[in-house]
Amino acid sequence: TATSAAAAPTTVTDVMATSTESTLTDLIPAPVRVSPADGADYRLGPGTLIRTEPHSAEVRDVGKLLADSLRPATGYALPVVPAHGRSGGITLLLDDVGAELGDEGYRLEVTKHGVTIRANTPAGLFAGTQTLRQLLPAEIDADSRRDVEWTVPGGTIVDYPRFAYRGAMLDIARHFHTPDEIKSYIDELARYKINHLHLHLTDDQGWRIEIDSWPKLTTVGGGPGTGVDGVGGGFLTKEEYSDLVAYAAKRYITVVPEIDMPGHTNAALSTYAELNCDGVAPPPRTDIEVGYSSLCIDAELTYEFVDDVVRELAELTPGPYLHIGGDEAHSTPIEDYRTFMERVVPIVEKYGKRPFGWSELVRADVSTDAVAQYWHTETEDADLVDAVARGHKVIMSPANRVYLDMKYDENTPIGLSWAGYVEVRDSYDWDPGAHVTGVGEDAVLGVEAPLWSETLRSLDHIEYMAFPRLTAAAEIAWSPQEARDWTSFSERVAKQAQRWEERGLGFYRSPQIPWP
Ligand code: TNX
Repeated sequence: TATSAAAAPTTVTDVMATSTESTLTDLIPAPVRVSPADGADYRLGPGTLIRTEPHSAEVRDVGKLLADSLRPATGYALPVVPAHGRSGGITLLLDDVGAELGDEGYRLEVTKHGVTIRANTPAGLFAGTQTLRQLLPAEIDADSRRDVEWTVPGGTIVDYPRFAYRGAMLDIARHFHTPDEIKSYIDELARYKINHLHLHLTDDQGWRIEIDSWPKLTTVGGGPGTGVDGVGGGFLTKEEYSDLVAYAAKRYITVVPEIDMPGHTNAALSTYAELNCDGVAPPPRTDIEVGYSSLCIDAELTYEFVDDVVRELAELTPGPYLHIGGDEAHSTPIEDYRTFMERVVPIVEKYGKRPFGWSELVRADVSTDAVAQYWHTETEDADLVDAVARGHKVIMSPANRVYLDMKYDENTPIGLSWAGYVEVRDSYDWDPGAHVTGVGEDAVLGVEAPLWSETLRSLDHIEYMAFPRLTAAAEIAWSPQEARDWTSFSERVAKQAQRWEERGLGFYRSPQIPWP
């Protein structure tokens, strides 16, 4: 399996023996400003309290998640109590920390007496708690009690994100990944301050979200035998989807659901014959070809279908976005593609969602509220530059940089390589605000790292492809460009390895990283 390919030369016991304390700068993503203070380290103890903003259930929940994450390794009780008067311990407070810190920034201060995190919002406090976890010794990520000194380095961190949208995509259509696997990925995203999870729910090989008005989409289109090589069956019930959305929301992650249209629709077309222009259902497909399927552009039933699917999905989705795909519609003539998108974008808006599409979407004359997700490998794109001039915003996901399903090199046992090999440094050394000529920082809403699942069958596979590259994408999306440096990043990734081992996460031991 990929895990054994990624197996580390050190054992967990070696790691314990070499346990090192963290410094204030051992963080991914790199924070905006760090001021270490000598002699101001704080040590957690059995009596440490987590004090949270009085009268805020939301902040108390952030405190509880923090306590849950620190209890197994410390063995401490870490009760969560209202922060009345007395100080000391770990304190989470809503405070006016200034406009610069925005909706997700935080200020974290460590003195001998305790750790205080202040933010304008609960989301900012949550981000601060993720920083605190990384400031503790790596053993904090162990799932059972460890006998180490739980020291937090003294000083102050002031931190806030460069981009509002920091995303990761998981393809659960080519191979279904279970709710538990998705939650496990969500846990990792949260640690690195990624705040959007895009779920690619449908494709040629499978339909993975229950839609009441078209029930066979999942029972047939997502059933046993679907997925690449016929081994990726499964789907999310509405209840499971809602549970994932809530689980993500607790971690300040917004789910962005995608129904890919008008191409990438063979699972729907092979399930419902009436959706095809000739009324004949094509056979189900389990290969990895792209660009052969298309919804029937001239049939009114197509738009009734889309309306039903978008309505039901929008009802289940509290987040602002709904992604309608639009990529690689090679068997849909361009005029038809435009007709389709010009009808479907308003449907998404009718149900109160902001449309999101792969960047081909902007070839149609659609609402400029629609967000274009740029996945191409070129750094020149006239259509995109025009779209930005019209007012569209862009998410940067260049395949040769942040497609986590690309092989790292010729020896990578899983993955694809159509965009080339993508080593960790390729994922790191680019600037989303200057990547495509004529598409400046202001037009960029953020960065997303997609993980396609043609070759991925398990959580081990997901982890092996995502780590370390996902952490590069996270840093690009959060940290100011001036704070970014490959050498520093590679050293900080090396230090994450011990944490990844503690939590049993399989990762790729890139030769570019100075592993311990
Ligand atoms: C291209 S990029 C696709 C997907 C594939 C992926 C594999 C894009 C929007 N579409 O259908 O899964 O490449 O890397």
